[in-house]
Amino acid sequence: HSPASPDDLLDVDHLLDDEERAIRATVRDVVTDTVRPHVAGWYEAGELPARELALELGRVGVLGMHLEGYGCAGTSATAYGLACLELEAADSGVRSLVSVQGSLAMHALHAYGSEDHRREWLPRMATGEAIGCFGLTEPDHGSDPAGMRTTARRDGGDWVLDGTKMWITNGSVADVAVVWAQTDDGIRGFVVPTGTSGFTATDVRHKMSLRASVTSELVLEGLRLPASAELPGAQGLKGPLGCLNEARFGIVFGAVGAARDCLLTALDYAGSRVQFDRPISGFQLTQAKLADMTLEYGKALLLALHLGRVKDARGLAPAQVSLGKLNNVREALEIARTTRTILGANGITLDYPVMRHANNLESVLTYEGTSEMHALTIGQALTGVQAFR
Ligand code: TGC
Ligand code: FAD
Repeated sequence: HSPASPDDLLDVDHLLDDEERAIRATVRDVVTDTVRPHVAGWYEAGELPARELALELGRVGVLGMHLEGYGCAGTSATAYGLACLELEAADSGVRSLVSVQGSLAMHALHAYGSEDHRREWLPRMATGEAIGCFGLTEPDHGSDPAGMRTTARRDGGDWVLDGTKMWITNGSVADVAVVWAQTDDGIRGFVVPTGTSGFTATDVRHKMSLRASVTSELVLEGLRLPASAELPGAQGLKGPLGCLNEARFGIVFGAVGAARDCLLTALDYAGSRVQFDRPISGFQLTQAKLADMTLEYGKALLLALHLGRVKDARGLAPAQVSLGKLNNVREALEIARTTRTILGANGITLDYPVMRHANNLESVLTYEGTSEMHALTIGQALTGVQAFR
């Protein structure tokens, strides 16, 4: 009896078309060459060579790949999801870099920016020459961004921004920040070149998760921008929330990648680790773990692919994205933790990717809307009653 292909027992591959398989292979190759050999070291050092990596990822067309025009490839949402899956199979931090660049910063410029904003930034962001970040969260406003304290006030023809944004991925390496602020007319988005006087970014240190990712605090002090810096197409909180839908969709696939990497590690390890004179893969308790992990992995992959197909056909409602993010991150984290038990003590080291994925997924569970926020979004869709506030 020959073992079945462990990461595709359900034969999901047959549901992909040739272009999707080709994109997946390209991203898998670039990650194999430029990320996998180094990522444990980056993680241990708590650093990411974001600029070099952005150029590599730009070269293969991953940055903003699902956007149309301005140097972007205009792929399907499903193809973008498959790219996120391959990136996160290497490390959630690399998928974060791409999510923030393509789904948050570039998407905001593409969907809400003026023609000048798009022309100025998108082509350079698609190649990775320019890096973007997205500042919504503040020290006192995470799940509830409506209460943000950052302000943008009119001063003659200019805007003046004051406030602090916290936990901002790519913050200190960004060339441009999309910053959300309170104005007299409600929340608005601003395009902030990070060289502007009054902008500072300081990295968050001592993280135990997403260590191969740049996370920063942004301080805006009397930061003066021309009137044209405002994103003309975004009014109110639905502006940033519209971007979050895009990035959350990428995470629905990405989490499956982290789960796959754990599952394959578990199988490989269990097949070679001998205790009581036999490989631990031969013990029923280990097989039960492997079977459950494979089941949850397969269900998560099918859910991601289904949501990708629905998004490409007619778009997704926020509660549908929430279903995907809630399930897939939760199950990926469970798979990472179970894999850790299979690896025993070896599971706690950086010699294997498992603890790194598990720790990363703690952030993934929290950012882009905590699991509680997604449960409440689903609850609201089911009952018509919002239970947030
Ligand atoms: P609420 O009154 O429900 O809504 C305000 C307006 O927004 C509309 N809306 C949405 N629009 C688009 N997409 C969605 N998902 C939307 N959800 C709501 C809504 O229709 C309304 O429109 P209008 O026309 O009436 O003005 O707002 P609320 O204040 O009650 O909050 C709702 C809630 C809790 C769901 C929202 O605040 C939320 O999602 N909170 C979580 C915050 C969050 O996810 N932050 C993420 C920050 S970015 C990040 O984490 C990047 S990490 C990336 C990486 O490194 O990979
Ligand atoms: P809080 O909102 O304080 O929540 C704390 C706990 O309370 C959570 O369990 C939450 O679910 C629960 N809770 C809150 N309200 C309710 C309620 N009504 N009902 C039930 N439970 C509730 N943000 C950006 O803007 N841009 C970025 O690039 C970015 N990158 C990030 C990168 C990393 C590594 C991390 C960790 C975070 C990042 N974030 C970013 C911030 C992220 O979006 C927030 O951390 C997240 O939205 C949660 O906010 P909070 O941490 O303030 O938690």
